[in-house]
Amino acid sequence: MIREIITYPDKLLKKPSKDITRFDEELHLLLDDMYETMMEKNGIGLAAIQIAVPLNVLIINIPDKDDKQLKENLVEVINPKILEMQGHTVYKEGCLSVPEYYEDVQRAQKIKVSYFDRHGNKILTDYDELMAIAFQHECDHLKGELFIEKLSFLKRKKFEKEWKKKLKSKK
Ligand code: Y12
Ligand code: CO
Repeated sequence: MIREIITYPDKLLKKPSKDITRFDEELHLLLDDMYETMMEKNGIGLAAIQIAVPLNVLIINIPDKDDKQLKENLVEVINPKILEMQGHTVYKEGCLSVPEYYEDVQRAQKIKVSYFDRHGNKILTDYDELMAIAFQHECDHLKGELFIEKLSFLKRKKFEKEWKKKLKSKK
C-alpha cells in the first residue's frame, strides 16, 4: 500500500524513532509499504518516520551504473548504528519530505555500520560513495533531523523564505 509522505515543517519529522523489538509480519508489511511508497515517488531512500511511523526502519535503493533501480539492490535496515566514520564528502542532497529542494551537504565519506535485516539477522558492513551518504541521511531522520539542519545560517534563512513562499502559493 502506498502511504502518504509527511513533509517539512510537519512536527512528526522531529520525533526520535524507537527500536524494533519483533521481526514479524507487521514489520514486513511496513517495509513493503515503504518500498512501494519510495518507488512511486522516485526516491532512493526512505525512513519510516517519513510515513509517520516512529520506528528505526529505513530503506535504500541506489540506482546501478545504467541508472536502473533494481529491487535486488534494495537494502532494508532495522535498528541501524553508525560505528565508525572516515573522511569527508559533499553531495547535493534531496529528500522526499522536502520536495523540490536540493543543497550541498557535507558528510563522512566512509562508514562502518551495524543493523538487522527483516528476519533479525545482524549485518556488520562498510559503506562508501552514495550508499554512505544515503545511510547517514536516513539515520538522521531516525534521530528527528533533516538535511536542511546541516545548512549554513544564510542558506537556511534563504531556504525558510523560499519554503514559506511556496507553502503560501499552495494554499
Ligand atoms: C543521496 C542524498 C540523499 C538521499 C536521501 C534520499 N533522498 C531521496 O530519495 C530524494 C528523492 C527525491 C525525489 C524527487 O522526485 C519526485 O518526487 C518525483 C524529488 O523531486 C521533487 O520533489 C519534485 C525530490 C527528492 C540519498 C542519496
Ligand atoms: Co530524507
